[in-house]
Amino acid sequence: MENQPINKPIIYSGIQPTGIITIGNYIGAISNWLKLQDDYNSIYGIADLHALTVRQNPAEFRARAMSFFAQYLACGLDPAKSIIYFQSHVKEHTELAWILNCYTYIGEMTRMTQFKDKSAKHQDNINMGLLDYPVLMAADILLYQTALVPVGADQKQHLEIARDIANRFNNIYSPTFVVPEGYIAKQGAKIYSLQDPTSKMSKSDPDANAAVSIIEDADSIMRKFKRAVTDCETVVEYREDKPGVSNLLTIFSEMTGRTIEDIVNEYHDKGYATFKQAVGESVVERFRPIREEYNRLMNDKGYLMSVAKEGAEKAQRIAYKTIAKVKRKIGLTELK
Ligand code: ATP
Ligand code: LTN
Repeated sequence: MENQPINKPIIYSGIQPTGIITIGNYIGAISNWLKLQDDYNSIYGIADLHALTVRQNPAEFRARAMSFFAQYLACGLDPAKSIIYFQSHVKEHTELAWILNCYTYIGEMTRMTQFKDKSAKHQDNINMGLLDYPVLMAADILLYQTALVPVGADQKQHLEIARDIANRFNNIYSPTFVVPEGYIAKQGAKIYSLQDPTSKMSKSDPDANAAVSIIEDADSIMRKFKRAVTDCETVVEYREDKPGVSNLLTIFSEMTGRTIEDIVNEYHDKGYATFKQAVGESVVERFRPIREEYNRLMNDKGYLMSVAKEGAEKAQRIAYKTIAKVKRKIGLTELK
């Protein structure tokens, strides 16, 4: 980060390269990253080591990680402003994770909602990585002395654990880690499935109609919004007992920058078909430039690799300092 002013606080966040980058990931995480990248020294990782907690096909995994990296850039993350890299290219993540494991209790990990959900979903593969997932995430964050972590609402529990581990370590030794704060937006921190508006939109949902990707073609986006599950009324209103319509209103508002109130005023009595058409179009328009830039970037793998390499080198220079400090504090012998 040598070109960046050192007095700006640090932001860290990441997405694991599984499934597709959805409009939920975009609204809940990436759109906030874009807003914050001018005011912070930002570091954005492709959390490929986290993705290993679920079995991956090697060739597909490799391709998907590169595709996600291109999508980060296509969304507007700028390598001149932010560090953008693959987690697995900086070995300090796993090194710190091991050390932090020794300051984390098993009970804390078995309590995690995501662990419980994922173990239920992948009963044939409840591996140690799945249990340890939050510690690796804590290592990601603490390694860079991160002040702020912009994520969706579902990551709140993992953030709390990262803070607990940091405080615990700082209390046993002396202040070593910055204790990070979460940045969870008031609106859009939880986008719901288009097929089941009471459950979170997930990037690995097997039902292709439940989510749209940020690089999906226009026809497919329109089709999914037209089919989105709503209710049997006809009025467009933001209400707890209308989760489908409320979710579409949130999406529309996030895509256009208009307030929900303003949208309700326009569409209240226009009927669901007209409303859904308008929501779909707002998504198509917002994502069109991203898809075009993505297609361009995917034809220039050399460039993508050069950005990844530079990102990893910059990240490692910061990570190395934290690891050296941690090792010194806990009394590991330094090789001089
Ligand atoms: P999976 O379903 O495969 O576990 P996911 O959809 O939860 O994945 P993650 O990689 O876990 O995606 O999340 C990446 C980022 O996107 C996180 O900051 C997460 O909080 C945010 N996010 C994920 N889903 C949503 C959603 N439906 N609404 C808002 N933010 C979301
Ligand atoms: N676990 C996160 C992805 C992630 C992350 C991080 C987010 C991995 N490392 C560090 C913020 C900070 C998820 O969204 N599933």
